[in-house]
Amino acid sequence: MAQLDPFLRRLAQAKETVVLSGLKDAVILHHDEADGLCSAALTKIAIEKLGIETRLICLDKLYPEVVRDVEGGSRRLVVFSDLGSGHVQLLESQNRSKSILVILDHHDTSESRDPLVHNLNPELNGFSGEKDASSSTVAYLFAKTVDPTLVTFAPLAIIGSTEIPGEAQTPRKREQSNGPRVEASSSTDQFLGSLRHEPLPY
Ligand SMILES: [Mn+2]
Repeated sequence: MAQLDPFLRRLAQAKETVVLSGLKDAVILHHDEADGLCSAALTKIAIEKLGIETRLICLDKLYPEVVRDVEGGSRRLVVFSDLGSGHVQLLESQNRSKSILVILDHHDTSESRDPLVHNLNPELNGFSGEKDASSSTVAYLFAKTVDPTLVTFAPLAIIGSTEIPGEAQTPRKREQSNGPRVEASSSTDQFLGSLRHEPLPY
């Protein structure tokens, strides 16, 4: 069953880990299509709110050579947006710098037992990455976890989440059909929810 609260707790734990690490720079590797670009923008805004400098690397797919280079450099925060989900073991095995790895993605994945890896994928909490959430949805929720005022960037999540096909449905409809009951926190959130096929409740 899909559970939003445990997923939001995972986002909060990842934020805490990043803050406590004291790391001051981050690399964000992201996919090159709309969802990847929008999730990268949301991720960059969120990470910079934590006082961490960011560098963006845009990729059409996650090349092992890039993973080796980025994770073999200095210790830092490395975020994978809209990619990385299918390569959790590779990301774990190449992390010679003991960097903190955060994956904000919605593709098929597996759990990581590595405490340095935060695999923030809603599929691990029972949601569908094909219907319920795009990477920009995940990055938006992460940004909102970092700082609730970042809801003003919801339009980025709206653009990115249009990658998910299907008829739009409102959060209220979702609630009526036995979804978890969560009040929408702002009109922007409601708008975001209304554009996705089976939106995450907010
Ligand atoms: Mn995507």
